[in-house]
Amino acid sequence: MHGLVIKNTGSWYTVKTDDGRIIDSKIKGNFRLKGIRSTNPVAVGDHVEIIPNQEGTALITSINDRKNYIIRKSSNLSKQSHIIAANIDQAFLVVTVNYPETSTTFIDRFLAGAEAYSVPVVLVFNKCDILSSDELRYQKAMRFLYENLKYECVEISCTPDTSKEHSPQQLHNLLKNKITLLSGNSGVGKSTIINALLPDVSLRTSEISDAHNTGTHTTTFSEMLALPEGGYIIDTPGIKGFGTFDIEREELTSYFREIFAYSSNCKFSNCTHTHEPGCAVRRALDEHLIAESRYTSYLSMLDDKEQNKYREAF
Ligand SMILES: Nc1nc2c(ncn2[C@@H]2O[C@H](COP(=O)(O)OP(=O)(O)OP(=O)(O)O)[C@@H](O)[C@H]2O)c(=O)[nH]1
Ligand SMILES: [Mg+2]
Ligand SMILES: [Zn+2]
Repeated sequence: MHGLVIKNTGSWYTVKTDDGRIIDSKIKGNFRLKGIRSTNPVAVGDHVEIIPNQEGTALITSINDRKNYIIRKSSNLSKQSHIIAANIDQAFLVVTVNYPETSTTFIDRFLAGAEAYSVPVVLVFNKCDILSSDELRYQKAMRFLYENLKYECVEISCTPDTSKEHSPQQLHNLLKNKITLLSGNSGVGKSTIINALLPDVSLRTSEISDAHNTGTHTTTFSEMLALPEGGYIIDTPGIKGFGTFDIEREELTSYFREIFAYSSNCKFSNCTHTHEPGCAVRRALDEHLIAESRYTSYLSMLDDKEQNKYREAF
């Protein structure tokens, strides 16, 4: 029997069968996927074959090939990675200028990772209602930066009295018939956005900590929810950062759109845009054609690469 994994809580997987039944399932034995050392061999969004048993549960016996998957390293020390979701059509990266603050490095690392998997990203700026005028100006500048790089941006707030302009309901259009991963730091409002979009759903949310201006990792497992307009939205645990993609050093340039565009004029084809003479990227940076923040993010990923963090993720 064929099904879709819609939730993963530790060793149990919730599988939705083609005829709409929901069956709690476990993995048969400990089958491992070749090439990925992951803490969860099966992930939300996976298509699997199951064999139901008499207790009303089932065994997952095999997993279909994945179109793509998004991973993150389980912890800094661990060499294992965790698959956040598989087979996604697009990702919404929820960003808050404050409460908590989302850094541009975090955004750029996410965008680079998504480029690597050819997953389109929409930047969803949330909590517009509580930003100061300075913060709103900063948000506008960020939006300008990313829209120039051809990333779609939406500004919303999930308060009951939100204006039409900032209504989260405008996301429905973008969600229709697609499988969308919702990602972003803990506390930015991912679960709150889903609750606003789906009145029948009430995911747990909690306030960000006053002391640290960060979320408390309220959502601990990914979960896939069906949308009335067709498609699914996936709530995920807040991520601290990526830095986990198996990106080759030479490839990194191509995951920063504007850096890639300028790099074709670099003197050396294997230019890392750090010290080489005749580097068109650094020239563009000097001329303010490339944003300082983007170049900083590029360097931070290059630095990870140098320390071999990427390989360790696998
Ligand atoms: N003022 C304001 N508060 C918001 C908004 N959206 C969410 N919040 C609040 O922000 C806090 C965190 O929201 P959550 O939905 O739990 O955040 P999350 O991204 O799911 O966090 P994790 O599950 O930990 O990753 C809650 O107290 C929400 O009520 C918003 O647009 N405006
Ligand atoms: Mg949550
Ligand atoms: Zn260069």
